[in-house]
Amino acid sequence: MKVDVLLGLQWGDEGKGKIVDVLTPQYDIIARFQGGPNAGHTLEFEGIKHVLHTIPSGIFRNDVINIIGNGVVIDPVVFQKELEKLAPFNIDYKKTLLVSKKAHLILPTHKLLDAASEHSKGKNKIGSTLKGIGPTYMDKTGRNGLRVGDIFSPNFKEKYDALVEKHEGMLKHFEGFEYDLSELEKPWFEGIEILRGLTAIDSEQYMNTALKSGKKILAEGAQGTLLDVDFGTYPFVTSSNTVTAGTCTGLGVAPTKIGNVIGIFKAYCTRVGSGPFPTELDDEVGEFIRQEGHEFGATTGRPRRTGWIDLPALRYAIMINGVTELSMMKADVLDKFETIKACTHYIINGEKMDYFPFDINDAEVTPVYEEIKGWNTDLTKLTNFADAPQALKDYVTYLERNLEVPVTVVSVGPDRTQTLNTK
Ligand code: 2SA
Ligand code: MG
Repeated sequence: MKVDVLLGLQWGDEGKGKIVDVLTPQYDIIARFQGGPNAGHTLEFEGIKHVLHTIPSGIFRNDVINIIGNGVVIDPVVFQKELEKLAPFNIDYKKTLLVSKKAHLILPTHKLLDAASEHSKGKNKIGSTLKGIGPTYMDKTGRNGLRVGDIFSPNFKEKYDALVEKHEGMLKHFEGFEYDLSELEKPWFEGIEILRGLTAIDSEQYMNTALKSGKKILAEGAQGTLLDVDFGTYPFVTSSNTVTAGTCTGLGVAPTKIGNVIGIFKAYCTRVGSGPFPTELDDEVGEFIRQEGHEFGATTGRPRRTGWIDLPALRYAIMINGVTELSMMKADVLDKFETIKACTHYIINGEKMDYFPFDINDAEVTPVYEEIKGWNTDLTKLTNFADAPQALKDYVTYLERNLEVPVTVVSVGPDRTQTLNTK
């Protein structure tokens, strides 16, 4: 068996949580491989909207195992709150949720360092979610981090104190940055107690044994390809590898064990936080898309920047991830347009470019658009792609021709049921 991967091809918020939820009945295990409480995965069914941050999106089905892999960073406070929110839904998470002992912990001081660092950057801030993601991954690669497995050790508190002391030393360098650590520590240690009550495992071992015995596994990405620490719009990125390769390092799955790669993208484009966004619409059309698409951060509530679909960026993401099939999300958000636009290439410093170059952050980037006939029809009641308006079918065909990968799913609303198979 192989591990299928599902991930975002843009700047996050593509609708990954929804498609994982729809696909979950086909899988035995859903596993997160990177990111942490910066993620906000929204699922909607039976009239209820659920937002998950750390927990994989398969959690609502009691016959599916959910794994938080070694590549994920966990904030015990956020994690405890997430578990509490599941309480009314009869979820047997003590059985169905497994946590890697090698996953790193976000300390209260990591959050403080994130805030202090962003504050000190002024105009150049990354637009971090302030969840402590960057400082936690820094401690991971700097070989100072605390991991889930450490919470079972008798000298956990000593290790914690030593790292906090180091962080407090660092915080001194940020002038005028005040904080009250004791207030943050209490809920943190309560969260640690909750974590101790869950099943912590060597998830790479578990995953590979499961694969050998024929179990079907789906790896669930967080954020998006253009936020990848290596291949995104650095430095305006998150601190993990959000791409397919991240599945290998974040779960312990060999590259030869990767199966289908499902790339998720929106029929348009959004970004939250700072950094380049070539097709951004800073006008009433952008505002219209924001309102129609409810484009506000699922974790922070921040308004998301909006723009037209960016084909060079999508082609780049498809290449880096080895995408084998595509899901187009939120087609219904474009229901009221007579014409829509797709960026086919950029003009950068006077030259035609059809990919995302190194200097995209500094260069003057002019997107060149092709106009496409809109469907100008309410799609939200559609139950069958065969009944879709011809203009939507033509848009899908146009994307398939330009992206050279089949679009197998079109989503026409937030609910599980508003998901159309095109083939
Ligand atoms: P961080 O917090 O260090 O990972 O932030 C670094 C950049 O990564 C962006 N980022 C995100 N972009 C889109 N969606 C994310 N998740 C939440 C959501 C975000 C929210 O689902 O809406 O609620 O605001 C996410 N997480 C990180 C971030 O904006 C920075 O640009
Ligand atoms: Mg999100």
